[in-house]
Amino acid sequence: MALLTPDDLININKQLQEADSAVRRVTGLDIKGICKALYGTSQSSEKVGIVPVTSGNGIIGNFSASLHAITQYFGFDSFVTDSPDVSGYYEAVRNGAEIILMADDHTFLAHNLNNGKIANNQPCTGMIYAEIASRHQKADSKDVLVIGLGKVGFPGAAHFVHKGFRVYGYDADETLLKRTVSNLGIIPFDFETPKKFSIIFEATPCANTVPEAVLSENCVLSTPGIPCAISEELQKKYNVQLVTEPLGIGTASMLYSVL
Ligand code: NAD
Ligand code: 2YH
Repeated sequence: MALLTPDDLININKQLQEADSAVRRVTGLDIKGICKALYGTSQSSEKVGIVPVTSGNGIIGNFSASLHAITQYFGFDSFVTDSPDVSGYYEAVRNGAEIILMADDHTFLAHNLNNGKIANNQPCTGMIYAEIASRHQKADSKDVLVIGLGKVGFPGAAHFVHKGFRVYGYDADETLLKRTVSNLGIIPFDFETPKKFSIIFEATPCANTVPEAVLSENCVLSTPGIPCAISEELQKKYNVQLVTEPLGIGTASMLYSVL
């Protein structure tokens, strides 16, 4: 399980603003607009309690503070509890939190205490990055390449299938690839066969997973994967429209999914 590091989260507000601009350029909507379209929900200043969690690898520097900045950016009324863990959960509820955000090493959840809805970061992240890519205004076909079919990539691929795209998929794990091809009816992608895409979605923990051969001019690369899937050199050469950000887009998706 890849954990975020404090360095990934430096200047989260700036990272979020840049991602919002990229999403607007690609889709014509901002991140909020994408969330509303995806879930059919709107926020009305719900109070969000952010609870730091010490289990496993413990507190990640900048994590709770970044969630605070992200929730404020999207117009929620949020606070971070003084205490962590169970005491923090108690503190959050006693202080009027309507939605709880908390994460251990395996699960990052949003739980709406008013309506009982609960969301997990990984599928919510996969779905919103796929939704953004699917709205690429200059796409030249309904073909999409998905690289990485794990806990984020699989729901992303499923979302494209659900929206009627022709999905080419690849994962370094052959067993997982075969299973996903059979479960979702996607086409296994062979990097030896030349094919260019205007929509690419990537969700792996590895760098440089998107080779030059699949890039078309002005293509969209929507990728929650950390580190970045493409080199700066290739990004410039093909004017790749890159949508990437370490925490905020996925968190927005979680919050809107529980409203
Ligand atoms: P996962 O381990 O469930 O899935 C990753 C998949 O990538 C695996 O199936 C693995 O076989 C595959 N893979 C690894 N190297 C590959 C390569 N070179 N080529 C093709 N496939 C390869 O992980 P996950 O939970 O799906 O997370 C994926 C990435 O997304 C991680 O980097 C994680 O930190 C990141 N993430 C980002 C956000 C965000 O908000 N930006 C949110 C959640 C996860
Ligand atoms: O980063 C993570 C895990 N990868 C789960 C999220 C799924 N993408 N967890 C964050 C842990 C935060 C820590 N417990 C804290 O500071 O509260």
